[in-house]
This record gives sequence, structure tokens and C-alpha cells, in this order.
Amino acid sequence: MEDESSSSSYPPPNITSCPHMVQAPTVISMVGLPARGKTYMSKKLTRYLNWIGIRTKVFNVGEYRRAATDQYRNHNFFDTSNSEALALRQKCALMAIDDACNFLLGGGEVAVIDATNTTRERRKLLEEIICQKHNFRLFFVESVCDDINIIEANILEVKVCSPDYLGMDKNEAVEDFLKRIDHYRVHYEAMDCGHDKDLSFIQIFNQGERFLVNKLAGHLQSRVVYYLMNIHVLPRTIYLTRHGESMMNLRGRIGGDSELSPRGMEYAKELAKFVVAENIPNLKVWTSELTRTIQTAQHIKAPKAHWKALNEIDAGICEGMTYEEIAEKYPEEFAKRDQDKYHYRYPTGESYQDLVARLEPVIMELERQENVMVVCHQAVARCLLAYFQDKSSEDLPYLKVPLHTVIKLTPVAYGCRVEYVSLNIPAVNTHRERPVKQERLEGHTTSDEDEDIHRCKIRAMSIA
Ligand code: BKV
Ligand code: F6P
Repeated sequence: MEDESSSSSYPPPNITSCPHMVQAPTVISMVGLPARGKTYMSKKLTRYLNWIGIRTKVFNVGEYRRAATDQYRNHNFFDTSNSEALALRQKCALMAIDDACNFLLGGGEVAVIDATNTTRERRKLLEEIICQKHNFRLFFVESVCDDINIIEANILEVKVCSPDYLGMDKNEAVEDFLKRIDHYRVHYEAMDCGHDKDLSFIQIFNQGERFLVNKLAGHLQSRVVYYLMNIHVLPRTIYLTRHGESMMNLRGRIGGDSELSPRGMEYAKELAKFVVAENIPNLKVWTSELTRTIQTAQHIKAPKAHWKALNEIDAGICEGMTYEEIAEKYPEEFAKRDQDKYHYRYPTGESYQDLVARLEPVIMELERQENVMVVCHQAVARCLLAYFQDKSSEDLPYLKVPLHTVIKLTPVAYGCRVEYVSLNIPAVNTHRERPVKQERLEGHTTSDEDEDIHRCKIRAMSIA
């Protein structure tokens, strides 16, 4: 770990006990004209940081403005000679900064401020509050883009459906938004290696075509830079599936390295037909190093890679047992796993938390790739799905990933569309329900995974 002595007055005593806090909290502040992908980067980066276990939250100034006033009629609201609106926008920015700082004082690790922050004056204000007052770290992420095609695509994809343009004609909304950008352009001061030589920042040009990094300070910032240098916005689909039903699945036993059952073999054949029917350009297939995923991918005609990192969770001393046998032989272990399934580590084995750390390079490489089919295992698929669907570590170990089903993940706007495609081959159910807790007995809480599966389009596929 790096030397943190420079941030001496941080942390306050009540936070010192937080075991994950290895460095002062960080504010990541976006910079850039409207429609430069700031919200896209904010949300995506936040999802990534939370997934790797860093408590992160976005503070979007536009949302504060919309909550404070419904007086947006057109671009004139953003004219800097509109002093009333300017004061209101200033107030909203201060509220967002204040909330971000309070989040960090309350145990948050990274706050992302999603706003234009296009003037040096505004960035000075950020520095005063975040660095001088609170002794937090500050990292600027600026998106610079002058490709009108990229900007128009952004406006059409995420701006025309904004609450600001409710009921307005699409073309009119685009016109108005372009004028809104022009109001900002008047006062825009990009980050600059001269003026801003002492600030920590990354400038990203044209969606990652080129990068400029200045005064990178610490582990977190370098993780953020590495992530931003690996993402892209090309259209693509990620196909996620478990191996076909295995002989161990049939016997209700966990782990091992068994072969596919006859129905699992059937799935392998149907999966290859599915891939042909989908007609996926430049598809790559990734499997684990275990027999059952390699057999599942065997009929697919595409380049294959086998990742040890995709192997199923190591159940340690419980490998090869049924859940009933574990409950009988190691009742305390079994109960502990039910209490906190995400953090529970099998003796001599792994936890879901361990699995996420092992899968981080897989996620990073997936971000770099285009069309990929990942053939993996129940626990591994839950971890990957949690990343794409922004699920909490609490829900992650209970996500439903049925056998003989392909999960299609397609990026849309700020998130990804999820479709469950059952290939209609019967299989055993290996999902063990979340144990019912006291609160859950009293209240109205239902498991949200059920809802997810219903919300997503379930397509029954039958390929002749
Ligand atoms: C929806 N990036 O509009 Br590294 C989808 N302009 C993508 N850069 C975007 C916005 C809304 C978007 C992403 C953009 C976008 C944009 C400029 C972007 C930024 C940095 C990296 C990769 C992509
Ligand atoms: O039962 C199939 C399996 O992939 C086992 O190999 C693995 O231990 C288990 O699922 C993971 O699921 P859970 O975490 O719910 O026990």
C-alpha cells in the first residue's frame, strides 16, 4: 500500500475502523460540455467500483436541478445572462457537492460528481471544498469531443427522452439541446497542462481515441484510468451461459470436474445451433478450464479461449458433497454461509468475494472485446451478471442463472438490456433459495431476482 501520511488530518476517528479504507476518500469530478458522455462514464465507473468493493455513488447536478425546479422551458434557461436560473444552478451544484462530501464522511469511499464543471472558477470551488476543507482527494475526468456525429448520437440516445423534453418533438429537442451546449461553450475552459499542472486529471478525447493523464495520485486513480482506457462504446452482445447439465448436477453434488449428462450433451448441440441462428460477427467463445464448459462449447464454430479464472467457486472441504451432506457434516459452516453468503469462505476454498477478485481481469478483458460468449458456472455467472446488472453483493449470490439458458446482454443508453433465452432442454434445478430471514417474514420484501426474470423478455427458442 502507498504512503498515506500526506493526508494527515484525514480520516476522522470514527472512520479509522473501516477496514477497506486504505486511502483518503476521493471525489471524481467530471468535466466537459453537455453530451460528452459524462453520465455514461459516471454510471459505468461507479458500477465497476462498487462491484470491486469500493463504496461509490454518483451525484448528478442535473437531477438536483430538475428536483428543485420545473421551470425548464428551453435552452434560454442555460443562458448565463439569466441570473435567476444561474443562481439556482449554482445552488444545485453546491447541494450536490455537499451531499457528496457527506457521503464520504459517512463511510463512502468514492463520490462521482456528474456535472459540466466547465469553468476554472467552478473547479477552484470544488478544490476548496473537497481538498482544503475536507482533505479528500480530487480527480478530474474530462471528456473532450468535437465529432458532431458522436454528439448527435448521444443527444438522440439519451437527451431527447430526458424529462426536460417530455412531449417535445425529437428534432426540436435536438435543436434545443445543441443551443444549450452553445451556452456552455461561451465560458468553457478545458483542463490544461499549464494552468492545471498541479491538478490530478485525465482528459479523454473522442471516446478514448487519445488520453492525457496529469499528476496521477494513488492506487484508486490509476485503477480508474486503467478502466477508462479499456472501455469502448461499440455495439456488441455478450452471451452468458452455464455449462450443460453435468453428471454432478444430476446427483445434486457441488463442484468436481465431471462430464455432461446426456441432456447436457443435448444442450451443447442446441447451443451451437443457437449461435448459428444468431449470426454473430467475429464471435469469440470463452470457457473455464473444466471439462463441462469445454464440452458445452465443443460444437460451436468460433475461436475459443479457456480461462482458469472462469472455473467454478472452490468449495474447499465441501467439494463433491450435496447440500444435505454439508448441512449434516458441517452444520455450523452451513449456517454461516446462509447468514452471509457473499463473504462466506469455504474452509480451504473460496467465497463469492474471492470470486469477484478472481474475475476482475475477465471483466476488464470483456470490456475490451466485442461479441463474446462466456460458458461458465453458476457462481461465476452470478458474479459476472451482478457486474452488468449493478446488483449488490447481498443479492449477487442469489441471482437466478438456470441451466440450459443463454443470457443475452446488450448495451443500451446507460445500462444493458438482459434477455433470458431458454433453449428448452430439461435440466435439474441447482438454485438454492435465500433462507427466509426474520425481517423478511414480517414484511413485504420479495426476492428481486424473480422480478428481474419476469421483467426481462423470456423468449422460448426452438431451433429446428
Ligand atoms: C450513451 N463516451 O456521447 Br473512454 C452512450 N460523447 C455513450 N464520449 C456515450 C454517451 C451516452 C458516450 C460515451 C462518450 C460518449 C459521448 C463522448 C465515452 C467517453 C469516454 C470513453 C468512452 C466512451
Ligand atoms: O451446483 C452447481 C454449482 O455450480 C456448484 O459447483 C457450486 O458450488 C454451486 O453451484 C454454487 O452455487 P451456490 O453458491 O448457490 O452454492
